[in-house]
Order: sequence, then C-alpha cells, then structure tokens
Amino acid sequence: MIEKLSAIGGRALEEIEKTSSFESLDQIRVSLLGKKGSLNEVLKGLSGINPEERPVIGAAANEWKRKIEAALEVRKSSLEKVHLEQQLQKEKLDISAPARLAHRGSLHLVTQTVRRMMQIFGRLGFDVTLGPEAETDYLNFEAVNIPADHPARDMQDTFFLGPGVVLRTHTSGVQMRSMLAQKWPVRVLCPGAVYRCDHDATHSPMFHQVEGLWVDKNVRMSDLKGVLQFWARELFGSDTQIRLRPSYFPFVEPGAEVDVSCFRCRVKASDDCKICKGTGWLEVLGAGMVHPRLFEMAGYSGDTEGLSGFAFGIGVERIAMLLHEVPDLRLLFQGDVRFLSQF
Ligand code: FA5
Repeated sequence: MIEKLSAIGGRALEEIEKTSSFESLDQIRVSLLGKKGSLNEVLKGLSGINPEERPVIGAAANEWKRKIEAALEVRKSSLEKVHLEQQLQKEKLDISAPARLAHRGSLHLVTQTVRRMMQIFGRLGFDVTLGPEAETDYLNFEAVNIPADHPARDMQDTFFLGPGVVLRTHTSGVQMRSMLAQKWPVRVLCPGAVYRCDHDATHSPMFHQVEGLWVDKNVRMSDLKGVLQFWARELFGSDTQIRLRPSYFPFVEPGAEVDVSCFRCRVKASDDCKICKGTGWLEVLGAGMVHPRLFEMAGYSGDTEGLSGFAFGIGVERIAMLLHEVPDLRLLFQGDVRFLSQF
C-alpha cells in the first residue's frame, strides 16, 4: 500500500511540474484529491487492512496529500506569474510616443475685445449694463430723438420683427433704459449685439457695439475727450492721440466722429501703411454730448440746472480688425477654427 501511495504521489508531482495551464492543473487536483480521486480511492481500501498498519498508511497518505497540495499551490503561483508576464507583454504601452495634446478652446476675438474694453472703462468707474436685442421701436428710435419719418432712420437699415418691435440697430436704446431706471449720476457701459441690413467686407448684419454714457452735473466735452483718450491709449498704445471731427447723431449735440492716430505709422501717414491707408488716422467711433431732448424723454425734472452728459458708441469688430489686422469682417463670423485659433 505504501508503495502504491508513493507511485501515485511521485507521478502526481511530476505531472504537476509539467503542467502549463490552469485547466490541466485543476484536472490533476480533482483526479488526485477529489472525492473519487486516486488518493481517496487508496484510503477507502484501508478498511481491509490490518489495524496495526492503518495509522502508518493513513499518515503516509496524509503526507502525500500535503505534498501534492503544496506542489499544486507552487505551480499555480508560478503559472500566475507567467500569465501576468504574458499579459504585460501583450498590453505594453509605448510611453516614449509623443503625447496627444488636449484641444484648448479660447474666447472668440469679439468677446476678448469687448472684455478688454469693459476692463479699461471699468477702471474709470463705468458699470456694465445690458439690454434686450429685440427692442421696442420707441426705445431704439423715438426715445433717442429719432422720430418716425426722421431721415436719420435711413442711417440704420432696420430689421423689423413686428409692429413696434425691431432688432436693435445700436446700443443707444440701453442709454435710455439706464436713464429711465435711475436718476443721475449715470455712468454705464452697454456692450451687446446689434443688427442692420448690411453685408460686405466691413459690414455685417449682426455686429457688436460698446456704448458708454456718463450723465451728471457739469460733465463737459473735455471729460469725453479725456475718457476716450485714456481708452485709446490703453488699447492702441501710450502715445496714441485722438481727434474729434464734427458729425451728426440725433441723440447728441454736438456730435463727433472720433479718430485715433494710426498705431502702426504713428501719424507719420506713410503712404504704404495698410492700416490707415496713408491718412495717419483711424475712424473708430461716434460720440457727443447728450441731447437735452433725451433728458426730457427720460423724465428728468427738478434740479436739472447744469445737468449734462456725454455718450459714445464703438463698433467692436472694427476695433478687433484694426488691432489684429483682420482683412475681412466676415472672418469673425464664419467659425473657421484655423482663423479663430490664432487669437
Ligand atoms: C451708432 O450706432 C451710434 N449709436 C453711436 C453713438 C453712440 C454715437 C453715442 C454718438 C453717441 P454708427 O452707426 O456710426 O453709430 O455705428 C457705430 C460703429 O458701429 C461704427 O463706427 C462702425 O464701427 C460700427 N458699425 C456700423 N455698422 C456696422 C456693420 N454693419 N458691421 C460692423 N460694424 C458696423
């Protein structure tokens, strides 16, 4: 019996050593140690053996069982190791390959330009206020001194949404909203999209304006000049000059077109300057002293002696195009990432 056990055990150890898969290792375990396994079969035969020999054979059987279990465990962990190695080889990562950069978005050039202006005027104490893009005809035109049939309506080709409602043609309606909402002093900046039936390389049906309004006692035209001078120097460079040319806007009196000195050729007016086309100056905005009619329309009354104010309206796209030498305004609205990602 002892020899039989040794033969079974010795063969089992050899088989375990040769096994190269988890499945066959498990089959060996079942065939030896399972209920009907060969080691158990031998132990079942113990009943027919002389009682003095039984403990010796029982102990030998248990010893083989322990050896086989230990060998199975050792083989299992070495197979696991091999398996892990193979897995790692298969899933090998090439960490020397160049990394794929994550795509980073950025703010649109128009948004960047509006924010830059809000920052500059914010330093002069202007609060930002917004108004609706669908505006009443009354606030867009009438209340800012452009009554129906006034020839100035032709200056802004309008999209009409329905009776008495337009897509605002400028942000000047927000001036009136601000004055209706509060008494003086008023110092607000009104950025936003505006709409006109225009479409070419320098005009778009939807564009953006930043309008400023400062109303208080004794606000003078020199204050307007000082504020715009500060803005121009912050935006175009510290030696930028501005000049005001008389112009007409129904909501201001007097009104002016404001030019800044060319930031490229610095008023030297060189003939080949692509920015100012040799004039030395760039037309950038409209401005003027608030027309007294607007104070009436806002319902300002009482102690209005000496009440005055100025307003200005800047086309954002024009500023962005100048600063970045964008040749065609339509590029700003085509959504071409090759263009947009440059800013
Ligand atoms: C106005 O809209 C006045 N409300 C500005 C103003 C405010 C003047 C307060 C006085 C006091 P204007 O129509 O010129 O003005 O437009 C202002 C700026 O908007 C222009 O200088 C130009 O840069 C820009 N602009 C006008 N039309 C278009 C367009 N279709 N596309 C792109 N920019 C435009």
